[in-house]
Amino acid sequence: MFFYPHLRLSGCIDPSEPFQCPQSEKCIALQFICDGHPGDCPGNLDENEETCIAAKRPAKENIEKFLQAEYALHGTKLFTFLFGHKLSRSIEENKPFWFDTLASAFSGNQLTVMINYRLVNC
Ligand SMILES: [Ca+2]
Repeated sequence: MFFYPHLRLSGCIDPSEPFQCPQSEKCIALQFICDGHPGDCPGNLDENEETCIAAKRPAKENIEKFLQAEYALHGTKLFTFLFGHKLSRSIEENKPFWFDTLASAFSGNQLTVMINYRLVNC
């Protein structure tokens, strides 16, 4: 018999407090994450560096939507610009896989590159 005390089944139910504090069941509003005022989460984890990074990184689904929208707008040109000819051909051949993979892997910096590309070329 195994017991996993770190697994939680509960989430945050109130949409105005959607963020579950790390290592806690407490839910807080997004505006209290990394706002410079500790104490919203137990152990001040609302101001923890890891929490702040996670809060600033866009959700994977949003990045995926962004990629699809960019692709609809620019086509393969966008991927060639970002990743070169070889990889952009692979992306072209299996878009669902690559959109998912890229959305998982994307950092804020790469996303900024894409946004800049859009601003310059549209
Ligand atoms: Ca706070």
